[in-house]
Amino acid sequence: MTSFTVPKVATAVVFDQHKGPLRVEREWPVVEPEVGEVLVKIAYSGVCHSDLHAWHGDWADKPKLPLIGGHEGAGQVVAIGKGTKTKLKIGAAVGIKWLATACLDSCEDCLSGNEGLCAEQKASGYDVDGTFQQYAISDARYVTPIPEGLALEIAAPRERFLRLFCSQPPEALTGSRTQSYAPASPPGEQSERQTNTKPGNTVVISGASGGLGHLGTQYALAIGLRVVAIDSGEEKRKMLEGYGVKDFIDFKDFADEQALIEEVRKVSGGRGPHASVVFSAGAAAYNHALKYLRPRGTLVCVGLPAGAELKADVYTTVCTGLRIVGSNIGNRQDAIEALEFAARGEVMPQITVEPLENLESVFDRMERGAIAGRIVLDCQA
Ligand code: 8ID
Ligand code: ZN
Repeated sequence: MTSFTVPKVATAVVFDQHKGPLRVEREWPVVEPEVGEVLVKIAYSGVCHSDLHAWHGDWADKPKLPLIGGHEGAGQVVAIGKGTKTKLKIGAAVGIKWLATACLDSCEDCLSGNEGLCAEQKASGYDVDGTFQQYAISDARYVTPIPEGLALEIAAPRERFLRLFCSQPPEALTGSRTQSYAPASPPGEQSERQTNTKPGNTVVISGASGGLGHLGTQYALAIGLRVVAIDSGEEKRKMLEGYGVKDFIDFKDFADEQALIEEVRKVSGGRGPHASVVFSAGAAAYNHALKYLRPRGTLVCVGLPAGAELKADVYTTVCTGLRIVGSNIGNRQDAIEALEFAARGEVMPQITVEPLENLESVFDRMERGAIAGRIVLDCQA
C-alpha cells in the first residue's frame, strides 16, 4: 500500500477579515482527519470567482473567519480518519468541490439528489477551510474520484457545470442523463435540461470566457446548441472562436443597454435566443437577458453578483411565458460525470498554472475581468 509521510505543518493562504491581507503561512498546522474524514494532499486548486466573493464577504451568508478559501482542489488521499467506513484508498486521486458535506440520508433534498439544498450543508473554502493550502480535510463521502489519466491540474477546475445543460435530478435515477450529454443523442432526450433547449436552438452564454463560462460554452456546443457568447476583450474572443463560437459580442462596446439588447436579438435571428445562461459576475447581464430573450425563452441564473436583483416586469413575464431558473451546484454523481466527460477530452479547460502565493494577484486580475479561462494554483511547492 502506498504510504505518505504527513508533515505537522505546511503552507496555507489565510485571511482574518474580509478584504484583509491574504497571509501566506508556511507553518500552518496540518489537521488530523477524524472519523468520517480524509486528509487530501492538494496538488492544484482552481481559483473561482466565488472565492473572491468569500474574501470580500459580499454575499448575504458570510463565511467563517479566519478562512482558508478554495473549493476546486485536486490531489491525493494521504490519511483516513480512524474508524472511517470508506472504499477510498491511501494514494487515491480525488477532488474537493464546493459542497464539503451534507446530511445525505435524512432530508428530502439529499434523498432526492439535491444535496446543494440540504440545510446541513457546508461549503469548502467558506464554512470549512478549503483548498488554498497543501493539506485539506474532507468528508470521506464527498471527495470526487478522479478518473485515471486525467491530470490533476486539469481536474481541478472541472468539478461542476454539468447540471446546466443536463436534465433535472429525478432523471438521474433513470440513467438516461449521461447519454443526454452526448452530441449525437436525439433531441427528445434533452428536453428536460435547465435551458429547455433542443440542438440547433440558440443560447446566449454571458460571461462566456470566465472560469465557468468557457466550460459552459463548450458543453453547449457539444450538445449541438448555437452559441452567442458575451464577454469582453480580444484574448477572450480568440479563445471562444477556438471552440467554434461564431458570434461574440463584446459587452464593453455597448455603452447603451438598448443597443446591446438589439445586437443580441439580431445575431440570434431576430426574435432573440431560446435561452441565456448568465455566468457573469456582473449584475447588468441578468437584466439584459430578461430583455433580449424570445417569448418562452429561459434565463438560467448561475453567476452570483453581490447584491444583485432580477428586475422582471410581471406583465411581460406572464404574457411572454418567460422562464427563470436558478442553477446551483450539482450533486456527487454530477461531479463524477463531469470528470468522465472531461477525461474523454470533450471539454478542455483553458488553464494557466501559477504558484499558490499568487492568490492575491489572481483575485486582482479576476476583479478586473482580465482572466480568460481559469487560473489554477500549484500548491505543491
Ligand atoms: O453553482 C453556481 N451557481 C456557481 C458556481 C460557481 C461560481 C456560481 N458561481 C458564480 C461565481 O460566484 C461568480 O459570481 O458564478 C460567477 C462567475 O464565476 P467564474 O466563472 O469563476 O468568474 P470569472 O472567471 O471571473 O468570469 C466571469 C466573467 O464574467 C464576465 C467577465 O469578463 C468574466 O469573463 N462579465 C462580467 I464581470 N460582466 C459581464 C457582462 N455584463 C460579463 N460578461 C458579459 N456581460
Ligand atoms: Zn466555484
